[in-house]
Amino acid sequence: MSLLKQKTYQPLTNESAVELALELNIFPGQAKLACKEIGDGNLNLVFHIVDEWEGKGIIIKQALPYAKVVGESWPLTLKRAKIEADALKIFGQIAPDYVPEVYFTDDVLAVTVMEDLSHLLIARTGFNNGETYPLISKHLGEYLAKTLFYTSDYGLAPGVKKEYVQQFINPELCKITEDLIFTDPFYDADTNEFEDGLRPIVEALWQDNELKFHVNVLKKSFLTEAEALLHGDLHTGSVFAGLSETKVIDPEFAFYGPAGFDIGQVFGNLLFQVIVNNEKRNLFINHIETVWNGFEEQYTLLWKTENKEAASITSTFLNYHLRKLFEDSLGFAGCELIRRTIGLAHVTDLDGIEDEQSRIAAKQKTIELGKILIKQRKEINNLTAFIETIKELH
Ligand code: SR1
Ligand code: MG
Repeated sequence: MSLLKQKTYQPLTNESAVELALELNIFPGQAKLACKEIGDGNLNLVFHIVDEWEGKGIIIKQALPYAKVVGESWPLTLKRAKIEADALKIFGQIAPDYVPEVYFTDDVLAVTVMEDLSHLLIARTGFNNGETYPLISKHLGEYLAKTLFYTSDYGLAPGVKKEYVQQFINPELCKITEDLIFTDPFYDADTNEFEDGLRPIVEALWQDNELKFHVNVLKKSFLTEAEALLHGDLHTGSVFAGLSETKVIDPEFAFYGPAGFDIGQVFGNLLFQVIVNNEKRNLFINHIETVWNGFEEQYTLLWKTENKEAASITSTFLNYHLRKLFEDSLGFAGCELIRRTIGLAHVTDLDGIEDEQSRIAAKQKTIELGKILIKQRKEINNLTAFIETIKELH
């Protein structure tokens, strides 16, 4: 029986993913399809299906009813597939150059069928292999400016914005972020994972009341400030990159939140490379500068030319708004640095360092920078001061 007519969820296999592709008539009748499950993320199945005659392919992404990284003991809503597909469609309209095309979605099977991006590489993997992707920061700056402006109260009619806020209520995925980024790393939670060599620093961090106060402030912003439709998980594993192309994937954590959260995750994940990649450190510092400069330039242009809130178009208010966005971004970047070092979900940039002493030294630096960015974000309130802070890190 047709997968789409069954009206019940079932996890796909390589065979049933091919059946689905055939049922959708995406490939010509004579296609010779090969399928491989390539998902290496924490949550979902990802099937890459290629027509071996034509060399053309598609991706079928399917949500599992639990978090793959932990197993069936951590159930997770399938609704995230709809959130992701809806977000891809909205972001795709706003920034088509930087978002994969969606061909088909099904809420029951929790699948999204989309453009094959296999000519590109996940940016984190590329960075770990020594790539630097010269255009990635320009592209991400523009992507951030467009998505964060056009989904905000300044870029949307008031009624539409409120409908979007409702549509993207995403409690289970937000709770993961609330726990894994803003809560668990700051006390002795079972989910945390770190080397014994880091224990003294981590225990000191758990006692640091000033740090915990600032994390609470940032968490409050995450919980309450519905500024823009966020990607919600914009790390370098959610970006496909090549020499001339950048595509942002995987917005299943999308919801209305503080705009600085997406920018902060981009900063944080570029900072891992600044810390671990001595040879190319300056290139990654330049990437961080380019993300912010590109974001600021494009966002300012949109603010002045497309703004729906006429009364907000003053340089005083724009400056206030950009400064707050920048400070928030630094704070959220700091939280990302800390959670990827001692929390549940790590990054290969750091964990891939084979020599234990060097790995621990890199993680110490990461935690140190994270603390500085969280506590001193109001003092480090411009790009020059941010870059100086990064460069001062030993
Ligand atoms: C249980 S999910 C762990 C992490 O993976 C996702 O990509 C998010 O970053 C989440 O925090
Ligand atoms: Mg993901």
